[in-house]
Amino acid sequence: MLKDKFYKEIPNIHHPKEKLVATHCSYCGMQCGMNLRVDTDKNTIIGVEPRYDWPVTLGKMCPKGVTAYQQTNHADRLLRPLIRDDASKKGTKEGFREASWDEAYDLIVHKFKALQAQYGKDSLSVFSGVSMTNEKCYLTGKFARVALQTRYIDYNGRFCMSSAAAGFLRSFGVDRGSTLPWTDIHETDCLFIAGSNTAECHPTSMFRVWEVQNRGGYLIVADPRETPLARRADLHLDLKPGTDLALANGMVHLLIQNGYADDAFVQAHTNGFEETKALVSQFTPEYTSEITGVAPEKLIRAAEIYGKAPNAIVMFARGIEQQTRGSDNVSAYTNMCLVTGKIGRPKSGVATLTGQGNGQGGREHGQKADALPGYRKITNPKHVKEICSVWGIEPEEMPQPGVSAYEMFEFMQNKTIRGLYLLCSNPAVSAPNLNEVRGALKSLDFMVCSDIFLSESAEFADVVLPSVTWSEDEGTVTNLEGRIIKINKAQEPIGESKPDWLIEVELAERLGRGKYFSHLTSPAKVAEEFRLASKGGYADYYGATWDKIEKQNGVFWPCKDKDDLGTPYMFLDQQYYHADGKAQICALPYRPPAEEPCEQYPLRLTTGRVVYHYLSGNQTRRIPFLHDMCPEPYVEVHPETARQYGIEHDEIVQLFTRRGEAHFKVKVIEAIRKDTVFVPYHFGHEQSINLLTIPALDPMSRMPEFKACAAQMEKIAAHGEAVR
Ligand SMILES: Nc1nc2c(c(=O)[nH]1)N[C@H]1C(S)=C(S)[C@@H](COP(=O)(O)OP(=O)(O)OC[C@H]3O[C@@H](n4cnc5c(=O)[nH]c(N)nc54)[C@H](O)[C@@H]3O)O[C@H]1N2
Ligand SMILES: Nc1nc2c(c(=O)[nH]1)N[C@H]1C(S)=C(S)[C@@H](COP(=O)(O)OP(=O)(O)OC[C@H]3O[C@@H](n4cnc5c(=O)[nH]c(N)nc54)[C@H](O)[C@@H]3O)O[C@H]1N2
Ligand code: SF4
Ligand SMILES: [Mo]
Repeated sequence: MLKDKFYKEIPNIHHPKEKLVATHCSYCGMQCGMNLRVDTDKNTIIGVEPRYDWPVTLGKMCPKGVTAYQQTNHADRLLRPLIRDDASKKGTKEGFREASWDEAYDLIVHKFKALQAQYGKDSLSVFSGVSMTNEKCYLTGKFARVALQTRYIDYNGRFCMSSAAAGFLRSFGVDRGSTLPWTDIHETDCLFIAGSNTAECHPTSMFRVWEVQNRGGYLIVADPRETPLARRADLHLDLKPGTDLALANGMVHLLIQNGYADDAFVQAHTNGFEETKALVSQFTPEYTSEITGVAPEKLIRAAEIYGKAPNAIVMFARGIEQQTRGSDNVSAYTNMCLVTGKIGRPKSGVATLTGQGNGQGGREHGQKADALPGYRKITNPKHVKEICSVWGIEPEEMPQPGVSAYEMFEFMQNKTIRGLYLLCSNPAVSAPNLNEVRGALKSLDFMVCSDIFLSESAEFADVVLPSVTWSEDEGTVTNLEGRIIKINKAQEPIGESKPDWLIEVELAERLGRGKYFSHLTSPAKVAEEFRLASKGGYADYYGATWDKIEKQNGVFWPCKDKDDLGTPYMFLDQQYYHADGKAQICALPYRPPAEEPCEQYPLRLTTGRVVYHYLSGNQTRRIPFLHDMCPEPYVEVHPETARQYGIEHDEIVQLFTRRGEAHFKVKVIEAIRKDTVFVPYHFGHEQSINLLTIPALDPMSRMPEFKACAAQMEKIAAHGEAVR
């Protein structure tokens, strides 16, 4: 177990009528340790307490975590399947009636079979999410390929971790989000954090960040907004949205020019140094400043601090990844570590702050359009053969690769895809360019949605299936360190709700594919098959048994067999996963965002999160405290910009782009660039900022450019009309 200086054993005090179930939060990749308090007479969850004995978070939790338990027995929970009888009400909450599971299953099977008979196997699609355990994510990939036999599966991680994954694959040949455990962070000498609102999005990391500064180390933050993290930074690089590639190239240029490159390391363990050196040489502080808007002196100082630090960690999140050059940004910032050799050892390395609870594990085991379990590729015949032998199908039966998440909606629009099985995601809020995406959902011949609450996306469904919360089932997730941990069951599913693995097994049986699924009668049984399927892939979980996970406080992958304790540190042996064992330093030319500001749309719109809500908000908007703290979206505007537009704090503006418009209350705030506006995206229907965002995709990762597009705003007069 990785303990650190903050670790203290604190005994749990038990109440005679309560039991504590040790588990982790349902939300973000931090996966804070918590004990759910269960009333042993009623067998219901009644509260929560932090787990001081969880080494990553040591009893810390954020406002979402301390209220997460309120989801389980919430009055809005879906308790029985719903069937739509009124097609004219599609896209609203109305027009559903309750049904039995048998009736719902019969209808789904009848419709799915009819669509496939008429339009072929690939007329169906699966869109999933990674708030699910590894076991469920694994089974969902198998369900699409073996039960539905369709090529079209992708998931919400495409909007989240796809650029980090593509960038790390290019740099290292492997994608484990962090090269080192979180318990190292506070011991480093310099943190360089780009495009992460850590204090609001990974709040329980902050005590380690502050400790770096308390020890005399440095914090450098690159963000167009002065977030709570940036406010305390030693240097805040307040760049224009979408210009990270120039900033990263500028940093690498200064590191090389000022003698901070580690020539011996570069020579022994990397490729690509010379091309990169030549490419970044044009990114002088002055040129970089012209593109990014960051003062040259700040760039020089930042490179000096990072270059001189004995140990340093580069971290980033969606701010740099949700761009059309997102995967390039990941590799370009990773170049900082590779050029200076600050990687592959304790206290130095690189980490993306993985977003969703199982954002790491969920991207490894076959929910992606082109991926199979263990991070295998569906385009690699050897990989296909390996998985076929676990699944018991012939290689010829394995479907072809599909298309990425946003492209699936385009395929729905053009009727290539006619049916959708949606689970654990709410794209009617969270996908870009919502006017198109909502139209795509409406145009489907048949749609099923599995959720715990009736989401904005469920409003488009023909059948809604009630699933269970994380607290009513068990399994593993992989946190942002790459540590596989155990989620434990605290309560029986309420109403008639069922876990997604069971729904998939029962549907597969009714679709006539029972022989591939019927043996999967519990999460533990799914786990057994899943570990076997991952065996031999580079995301190898075979040795990560539930026993070992309990005993060791988690197991870092790869963990190949029973004697392997797992891999907290990647690349300690300086062996990277490319064929020659070397890491790739990448020469990446700068290109601006897909849409630059212009006369008609002079502002840069960027989007993101607040501490009180989670993603599409379908869970957190229902929790009274979280709703009270942040009941509606708003647009952040700099005071000078507000003056220019003649708008005041709390007034309503119409914000618009080439794709759509919406009305927002103005929050006048100095903590943003004058040329940039920011809107949080956690809200539905006409309050969704994604009505405005651009579906321009990163060519490598297929990540949409959520973080930069061109916008304009106008004040709304009292009668509700825009003032022109
Ligand atoms: N409270 C809360 N926490 C969460 C979540 C949540 O919904 N709510 N979601 C979880 C998930 S799934 C994710 S993916 C993570 C996301 O975690 P983050 O990536 O930290 O969150 P965001 O708010 O999307 O964006 C981060 C920062 O990027 C900045 N930014 C915008 N454009 C640019 C740019 O062009 N360059 C740079 N360098 N920065 C830019 C924004 O100002 C913002 O401060 O959070 C996880 N944690
Ligand atoms: N403009 C803009 N848009 C963005 C982003 C941004 O920064 N800006 N960020 C993107 C990112 S990083 C992400 S991760 C996506 C997330 O976008 P979504 O995938 O829409 O995120 P969630 O709100 O988590 O949706 C999960 C849904 O599944 C339900 N659910 C929870 N647990 C379970 C379960 O076990 N089973 C089932 N069946 N359902 C369950 C929840 O109630 C919820 O309705 O949004 C993306 N969209
Ligand atoms: S930081 Fe993330 S995992 Fe921890 S309590 Fe908050 S939402 Fe949950
Ligand atoms: Mo995410």
